[in-house]
Amino acid sequence: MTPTLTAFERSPDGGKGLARDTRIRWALEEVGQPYEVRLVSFGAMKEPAHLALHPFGQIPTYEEGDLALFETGAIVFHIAERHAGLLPPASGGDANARARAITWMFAALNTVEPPILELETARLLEGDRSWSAQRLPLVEERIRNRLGQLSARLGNADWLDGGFSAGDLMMVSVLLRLKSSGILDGYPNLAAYVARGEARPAYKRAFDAQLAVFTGKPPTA
Ligand SMILES: N[C@@H](CCC(=O)N[C@@H](CS)C(=O)NCC(=O)O)C(=O)O
Repeated sequence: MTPTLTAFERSPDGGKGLARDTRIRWALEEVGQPYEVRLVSFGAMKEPAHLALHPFGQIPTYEEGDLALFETGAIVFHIAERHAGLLPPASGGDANARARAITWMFAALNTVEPPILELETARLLEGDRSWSAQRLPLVEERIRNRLGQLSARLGNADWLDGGFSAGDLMMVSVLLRLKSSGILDGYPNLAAYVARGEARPAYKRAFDAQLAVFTGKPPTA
């Protein structure tokens, strides 16, 4: 059954791939699962039909038969469970490696993404407040602390734990949000890690597909 995602009709990032449907597109591209996309406006996201799929009125959602999911972590995990390629196999493989890859998914979403989102809030929503200039360096410092720790763990490895996994997919997706800030440049191994993720053919297909929504031009094969 072909799954259907929801994505912004008009992404605020202008197609830079930061809207979270890109993570889901990437996961589906990695496992070779075709998908459909239903575009939603900001207004429609807060209407009952969409709220029935996503209680917080956000994108992305994921529908597959009678299953409807929200939250990118849950959706990528679902895809990784149903298809080979994003997690080490549960049986006949290294169960511990699978558990560690899942741990990295949680680490990306629960430990690394929050301070990065805080920076976006501080810049975009609080930039005009009188205390903004004092707050920004504190928020950036919290990000640098996390990146320092992550950089130390990654070291010279290509991926966080052996081969590429859903944990890397999620971590790269989260770190990508920092690209325009320049903060990532202070951590060359993390910048290279993100570049490795972006260089994956599946990521490129996902990126091109979300960009095509913005440009109106179909992605080139
Ligand atoms: N924790 C959620 C976050 C979802 C989220 O923040 N989606 C954004 C787009 S990337 C959104 O819909 N923003 C519009 C809004 O919150 O009204 C996830 O990972 O799926």
